[in-house]
Amino acid sequence: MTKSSLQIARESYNPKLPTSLMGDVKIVEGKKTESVADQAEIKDIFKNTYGLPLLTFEPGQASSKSAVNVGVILSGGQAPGGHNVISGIFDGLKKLNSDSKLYGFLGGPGGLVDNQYVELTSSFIDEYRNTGGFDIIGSGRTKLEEEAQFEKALKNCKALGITALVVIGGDDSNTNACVLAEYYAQHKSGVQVIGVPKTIDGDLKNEMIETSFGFDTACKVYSELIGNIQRDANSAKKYWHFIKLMGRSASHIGLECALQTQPNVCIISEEVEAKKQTLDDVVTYLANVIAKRSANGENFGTALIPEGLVEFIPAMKKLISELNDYLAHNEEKVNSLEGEVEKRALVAENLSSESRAVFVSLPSAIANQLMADRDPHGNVQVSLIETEKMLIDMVKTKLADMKKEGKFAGKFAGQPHFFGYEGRCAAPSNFDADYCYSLGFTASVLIGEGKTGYMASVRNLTAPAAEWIAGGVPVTMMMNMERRHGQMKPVIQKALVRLDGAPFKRFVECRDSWAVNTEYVYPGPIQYFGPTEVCDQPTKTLQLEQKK
Ligand code: FBP
Repeated sequence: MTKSSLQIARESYNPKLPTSLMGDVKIVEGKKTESVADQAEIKDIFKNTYGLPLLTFEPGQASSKSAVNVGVILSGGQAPGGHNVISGIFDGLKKLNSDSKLYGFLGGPGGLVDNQYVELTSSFIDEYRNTGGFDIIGSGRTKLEEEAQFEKALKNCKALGITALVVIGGDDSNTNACVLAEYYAQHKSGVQVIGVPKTIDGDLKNEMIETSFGFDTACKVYSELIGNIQRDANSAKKYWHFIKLMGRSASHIGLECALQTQPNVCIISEEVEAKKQTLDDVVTYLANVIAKRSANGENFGTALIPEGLVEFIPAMKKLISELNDYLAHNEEKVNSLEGEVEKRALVAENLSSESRAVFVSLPSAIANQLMADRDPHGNVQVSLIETEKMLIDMVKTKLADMKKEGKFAGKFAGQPHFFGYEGRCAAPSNFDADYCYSLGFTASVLIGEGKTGYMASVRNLTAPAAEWIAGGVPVTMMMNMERRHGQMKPVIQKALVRLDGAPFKRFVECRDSWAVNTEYVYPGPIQYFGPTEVCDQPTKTLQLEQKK
């Protein structure tokens, strides 16, 4: 494999660890925990893993540990730093006992069930240190939630002598990991399960998990690209760039990129929902900003659009939920029809009158995308919905009407972009390289201490890495009951953008000025070497959230 010069230089980067993980580690038990809501129901479901204490690590005395065999899986979408989590687990396990072994199950949770694995040796791991991607063992979106899968996985673990599994995933995967931990604890199967918080979307966070890994790098990559586009827009002065950003539910990525780049518009889905805005409200807001800038002679700009927007517009949300229900039972019937027109007509007939009106008003390409396949968790695949193109079309129509009314005299030419895959496998920033390595190391300490049902947690992240606080959080602590596919289920509460949070408040203070004036910031590419204020800054989101 030919390596780039940067790749070769990054191989020798030594990720920083919190002081508590550098030498021998003592584990300190904190207070017993409760779930964030629905305590009685969650306690009843997780009889063995509910109410466990918080754990933190401190420098301790050397103690000998027996060798362990551990399995690791990567679950869901790629996020920068996954390889460093795995190298952190590996180094942590070897530090516990050099005879310990790490197995990687291939292609996500499916590999665990189907017994597809590879032993991760030192030379194997060395090729992946500080690199982006999940290609070391691959990832997948198979849901691990049925007892038959748990039993197959157990059989595969037993055959390899595996006594602990690490699941690196988002909220759904960690919820399933906790169900697995409970099942193995209940059946005294002898397999511990530890989770690691991953997702570029940034929506797996709470008091004990300050950020999911990958968010930092992905936002920095998108912000570089947005900055470059803004410079182009400000040079050519002829295009409006509508940039859709990944994040299937929450708008954390859009908000962070807005704070980094100061675009003219950034739509925050959570605000759209809270204000019960319609699609027309969003289009009108965009058209008004465009008209105002045009009145100042500036027929160009940038607008950031969160990927999950359509699901937050109340009428669209209702439509999507009706589509989910109808398609869950009638997908074959719909797919048996030849043309898209016929399919749309059949689906429209079976919607409520309110949703039908919304459905038929959508551009046909968007309506088709809304009918497309769901992911294994039953979610609409929002990354396939071309919201940015839809908004350009709708804004164009709105501006034409405004022109007739004498409210707009300028020009509008839209350029659509979608940034998602560009950032998911980027080489991790120093922050993510250090954070991920520390998370992996933490997972190995939790395993060494015989813990199960915990998520690795590393906090105090705006301080230098040496002062980070490592430990474990019981996964049940993050859970509440939610309706999923018609049934109440225990799930990790998803963290959406808080409208009373410091990052959103800062954005609101600035956005009117950013809309009309051209105050673009150009962050440039991630820097790995150089002064710490250039190379080691955490996200603006974290800095604002932790500002004392
Ligand atoms: P995870 O929640 O699994 O981390 O994935 C996040 C994400 O990157 C979303 O932002 C995006 O909607 C989705 O994955 C796209 O996934 P896929 O490429 O599998 O459709």
